[in-house]
Amino acid sequence: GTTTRSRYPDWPEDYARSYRAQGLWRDETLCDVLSTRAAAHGDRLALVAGGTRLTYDELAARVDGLAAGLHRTGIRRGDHVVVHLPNGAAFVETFFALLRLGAVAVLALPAHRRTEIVQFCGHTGAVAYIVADKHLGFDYRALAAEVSADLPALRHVIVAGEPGEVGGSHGFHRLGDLYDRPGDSTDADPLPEPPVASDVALLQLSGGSTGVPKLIPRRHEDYLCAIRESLDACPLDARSVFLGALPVAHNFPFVSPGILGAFHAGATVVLAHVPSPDVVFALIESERVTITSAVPPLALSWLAAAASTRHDLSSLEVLQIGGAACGTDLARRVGPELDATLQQVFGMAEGLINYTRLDDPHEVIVATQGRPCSAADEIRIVDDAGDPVPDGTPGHLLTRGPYTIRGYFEPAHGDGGAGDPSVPGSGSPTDPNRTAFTDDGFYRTGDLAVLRPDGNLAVVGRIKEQINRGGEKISPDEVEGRLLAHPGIHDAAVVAVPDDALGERTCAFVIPRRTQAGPEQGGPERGDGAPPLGPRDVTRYLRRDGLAAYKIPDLVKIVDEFPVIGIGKISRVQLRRALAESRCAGE
Ligand code: J2J
Repeated sequence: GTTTRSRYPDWPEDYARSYRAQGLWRDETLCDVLSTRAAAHGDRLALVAGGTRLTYDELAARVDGLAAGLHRTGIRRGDHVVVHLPNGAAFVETFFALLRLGAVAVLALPAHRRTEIVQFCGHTGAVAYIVADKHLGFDYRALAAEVSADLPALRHVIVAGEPGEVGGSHGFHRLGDLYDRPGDSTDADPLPEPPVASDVALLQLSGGSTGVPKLIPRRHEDYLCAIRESLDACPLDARSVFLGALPVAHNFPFVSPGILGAFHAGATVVLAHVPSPDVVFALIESERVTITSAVPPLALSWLAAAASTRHDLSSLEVLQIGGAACGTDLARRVGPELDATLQQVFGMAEGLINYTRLDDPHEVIVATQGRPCSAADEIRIVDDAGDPVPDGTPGHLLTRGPYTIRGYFEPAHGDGGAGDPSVPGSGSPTDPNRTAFTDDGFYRTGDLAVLRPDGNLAVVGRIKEQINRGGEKISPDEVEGRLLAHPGIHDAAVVAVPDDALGERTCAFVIPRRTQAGPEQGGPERGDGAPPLGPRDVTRYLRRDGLAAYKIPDLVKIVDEFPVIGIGKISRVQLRRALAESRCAGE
């Protein structure tokens, strides 16, 4: 058997010692962020979300109450809990309450659906799944009912809001019932000791380039290092008001410096339940928001709406843009059109975060993705052979540092780990814990970048098999895998095509199955009356299959063969490149 500890790859002891000696890692946990702030200025406004307004004291008290209730429910230190909540007070309170118990939150995004949730729960052996009731027309209780039937380890479903009829009949808990008041808990069942700095605090999600999602263990000490170093590079202090508009479970609005940075600074966090310009602009005006963050397509939509808005946006000092390439055109528009300073953010859930600094020359802010937030971040740009290239030459970006992981979470055997080569810890030659890291511990980002002589990085491309759809990351392997599971599909290839608004969107080439079909698998050639497979059938199938909406191909092309098949036996990677260049380009 695997021990719990070994499932979370750690830094070598000499690095850990050095990071501690330099003060980069401290004897401090994410729980201390709230309690320290509450003790220092408990009556300051901490959180505004929907109708909720909480001071630091009130937020800390609600977190304590929820921790007690979750503990009474049976959630224990080291348990994995999948948290699937949209922006709102419940997300913040649940995250901190789980931290207090030493339980490990797995942070799903609101757009995730059955496929992703089953993977997260399955790989981690999650004991609880915490969901919203409904959000943007989607009923998470129905999803919870569906997945819990297939997941024997999952003991509890907890609903933020109304469990409803479905939830009631499944014995779902109501999150609102789990907030104990002081004195409710009995001495018979005391809360565990709080976590320590070297404990794993949460699992972030990797953007994904394989068929299976990779989970990223983040410890209190390394996440806090990212937060402190980010705060040094960003204009966030106790007077700031940070607006979380993107889903805040994502690493960018979470710790770059994000809502956790804002709490650390003693600032106010405002959460938008959706990022639409009307909602966001109304909050900027009413809460006097000073800083917020967006992916490029969202920033574009805000700029378009700002021209004619009746809202007063004058409090906004900084707009952070990151997650995908911010074109120079967009970059140039932020200053004049929003009267705010642009900060480009180039980060990854695995660790390294780069920022342009507010006092950088205009050219740096507009044309680069900035530089690492920590002096202890190590950057290497190498050629295909792994040898360093001269500054100013594009190459593969490798990084190592005090908050960049040394390995992905390793599922226990039986959780899908053994024998699956794309699962970390499987030990096979395609195990990401071998391929995504160099022997000396550098993380291979999969990004192509230039390191300029002034120390700033410019992202110029990518070698990883990943599609970046306006900041949302898609693994072609994963979508192809789902397509190939369709009985009427013979082969499929998913590629990125350029898009003005999103940067990239997805196109799936699909070859229907024509031979060896059973009576239920129709095709025109077989003359059995079943309609041929159309693009709509393909997207409808994927949606029903429970794939996150952003992974559903924007474009489906039904083809007889891949148009590049003539060039002989090629790899899937070569096939995708050739397809991206041939048929889809320009459409
Ligand atoms: C080009 N590509 C970028 C940028 C990320 C802060 C900000 C973003 C993320 C994030 C994050 C980019 N220009 N400005 O976690 O803390 C692409 C790169 C990178 C990948 C990481 C944070 N900013 N990217 O986007 O884990 O390809 O994190 O390797 O989702 O997004 O994706 P993700």
